[in-house]
Amino acid sequence: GGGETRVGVERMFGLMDRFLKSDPSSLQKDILDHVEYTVARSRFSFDDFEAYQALAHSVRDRLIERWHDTQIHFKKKDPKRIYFLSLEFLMGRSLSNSVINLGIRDQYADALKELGFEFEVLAEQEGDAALGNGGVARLSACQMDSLATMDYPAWGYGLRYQYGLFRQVILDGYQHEQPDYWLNFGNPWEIERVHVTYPVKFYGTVEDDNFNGGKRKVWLPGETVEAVAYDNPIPGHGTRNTITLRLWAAKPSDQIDMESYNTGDYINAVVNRQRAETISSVLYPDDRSYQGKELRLKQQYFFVSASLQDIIRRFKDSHSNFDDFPEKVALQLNDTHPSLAIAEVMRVLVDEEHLDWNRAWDIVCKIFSFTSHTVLPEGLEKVPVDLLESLLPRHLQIIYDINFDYIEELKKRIGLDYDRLSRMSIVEDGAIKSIRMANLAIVCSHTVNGVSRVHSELLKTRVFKDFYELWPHKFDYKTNGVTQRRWIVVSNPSLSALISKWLGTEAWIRDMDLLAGLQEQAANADLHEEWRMVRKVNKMRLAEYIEAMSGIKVSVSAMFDVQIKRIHEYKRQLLNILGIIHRYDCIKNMEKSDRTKVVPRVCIIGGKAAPGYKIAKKIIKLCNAVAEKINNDPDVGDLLKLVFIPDYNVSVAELVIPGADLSQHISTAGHEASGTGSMKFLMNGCLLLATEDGSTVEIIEEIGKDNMFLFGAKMHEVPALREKGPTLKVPLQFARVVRMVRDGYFGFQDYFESLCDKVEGGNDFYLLGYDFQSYLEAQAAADKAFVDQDKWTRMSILSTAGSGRFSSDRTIEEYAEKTWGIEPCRCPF
Ligand code: CGF
Repeated sequence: GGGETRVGVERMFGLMDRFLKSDPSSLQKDILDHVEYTVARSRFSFDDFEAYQALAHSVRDRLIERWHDTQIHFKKKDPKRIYFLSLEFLMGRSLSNSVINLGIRDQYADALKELGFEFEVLAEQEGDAALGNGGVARLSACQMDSLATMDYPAWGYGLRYQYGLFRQVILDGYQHEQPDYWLNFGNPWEIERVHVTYPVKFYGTVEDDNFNGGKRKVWLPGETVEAVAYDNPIPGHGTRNTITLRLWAAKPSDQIDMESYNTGDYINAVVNRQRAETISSVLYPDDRSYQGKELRLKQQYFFVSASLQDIIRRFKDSHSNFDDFPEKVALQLNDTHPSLAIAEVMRVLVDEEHLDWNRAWDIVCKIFSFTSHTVLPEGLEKVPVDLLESLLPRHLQIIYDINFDYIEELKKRIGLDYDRLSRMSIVEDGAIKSIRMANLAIVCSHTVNGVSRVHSELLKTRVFKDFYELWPHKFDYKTNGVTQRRWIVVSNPSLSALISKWLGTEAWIRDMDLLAGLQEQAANADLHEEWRMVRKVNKMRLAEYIEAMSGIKVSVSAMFDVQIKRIHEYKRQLLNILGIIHRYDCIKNMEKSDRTKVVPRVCIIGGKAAPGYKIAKKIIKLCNAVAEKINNDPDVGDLLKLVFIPDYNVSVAELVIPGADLSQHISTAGHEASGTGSMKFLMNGCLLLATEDGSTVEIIEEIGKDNMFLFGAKMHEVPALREKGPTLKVPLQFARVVRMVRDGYFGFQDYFESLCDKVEGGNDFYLLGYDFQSYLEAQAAADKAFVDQDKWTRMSILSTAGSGRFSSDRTIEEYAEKTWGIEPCRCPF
């Protein structure tokens, strides 16, 4: 670039002593310097939050060093890169994760101690970055950690929402939503790249390119918005590699609106320009549907367009034509949300880079891979043609052209089966003519991945059956995984130390298969004792949190039984609550002398409901109403407690998961594509009570049925059971607990009526009634096992030992080798 001074790379790498030092006194000096010069407080007087800020900036400096070196190294080696496009990343906090991955947590803790601060206390000052809803978004975050750790040349691309996922506040037991303006006090984990900006265009008209004819067109946009890059360095563990998560923020474009300038309408001109910023202002809080919303489509195109300009610019820096593009670039579509990238690549290559249409199409077919996270066909994203035509007229034309060629080809393959042709078309000719984003993604991607084996079977036999029959080779699956760095090392340091001690190595932090080594110690009495001690301390930490948050005192000798995840009918929190009512009812009706046999339980439920999802909100209210009754019943005491943990997020999960004895993953079989929460609990030695759904099927293969509590209808039985409707036999206990809710035993009789209607009278779509009996039996089996603490501890150790396969390192390695065709590119030193 003009005016820049470039230091020779070789020489620079020679200057190794330029690196910031990480001994305690250097760290102290850095922290104090940041207190004074970054936070602008006196180094003799600053509070915990200011200390956190200074600490974060000192860590950030170290991240930036490694990150620069990584980028220089990638540039020099020019490997094939993976670009991971996702509209959501649920990163949570960064401080602990960063220092652990950098390998300098203890040094920081020592340095802070001498300054009079506790590392843990400062870490609590950080807010969560909640730029996503649930499973898909946290999965993206876990995968970024694995990509960095395994030295892959990867970039994540997404949107920098100003408002993350809403904060959940519970008032009188009802959920209320509060905006999460998470950038209020600045964000030390991002770097604003004022010089990395791209114009993103919307609206306008399309004209023929008179000089070039053919399929090349000229788009005359009606509005331009500027995309500004914010880079979030993602450090790997045990490597210098630090990769980039680049999030785009929308800013008004620099272009002057001559019209308002001339009319003197200055204020309105400014206000209109300001509107540009709304594109990246807020995350859609519904993980079920957002069909047909213009802002949502704008968000999708905005991040796709900016990312592709960036990717193509980087490619062109070292390549003079597009011949090598598929050898250097892999684009991953995380769900259908970034599917417009397909049309955008075609547009750029044909209209702007002047490639022949067929050549551009050839490139497109080689670079995209798509992962579906959906089970239900009705959950698939559709964009009304009218909307697309007004917002992105050129992209609509391109999609039509792709569809035309594809349908012609299809006719040659399958003949004139019009039903099938219409099902497989990218364009849906319904009451509202729409573009089917999943069909677009499947047609143009070389690989379509599911997120667990059974999910992939569902995709092949139901959701995308027509496509599977046509292109069986495209379909594959990569069972989800989660990162052990966040979910064991950061969130459960004492278990982490225990595992390392018993395995005699810390290598499992980068190679989870080593955890299997714990199997042979599963009966060792010394390990049992240490294991139980670690678990107890984690339960005490959770009990303190519960008391501080809700005033409810819980006993750590009770079984902590947890269900934390988004509230959904299919996830069946209602089944859990009805089971708790049954337990309460049993205790109440039991002879006093029999109560000594009851295994004390603390039932913990947490999760957000989409703001417009009425039934989910009623489930939250029911949980709180039942909790109110039980927790205030002196007759029950410590035998049963129910706690609803408000504002469930990544940080809360980090606290709750290590303290759980039992966790519930009880979706109606065939509804959870994978489920990733279960993997986090499993790693932490928590036993699972589960249906045979999603990835649970694979967990069973790893740890065996005997080490968990399974129940419920199997996937293949569900359709026939539904057919039976009102004739389906339901146990008496089920009718009884629903009646208690209906009769107002927990108050709010009218409010809960529609909730009860959802599970009775032939409406029980998610089969709560049918599964109730086997659910209670599984719960009873859990009670029985808990009484035998040796047995329980052995099961717990075997759960952790069998969790190796569910590391996102394994998932990412499979993607790298089988789908993306990329190789590690490790930064030296
Ligand atoms: O994606 C999910 C989750 N709700 O975010 N789906 N979506 N969309 C699935 O329902 C989960 O089963 C899955 O684990 C997750 C990530 O693939």
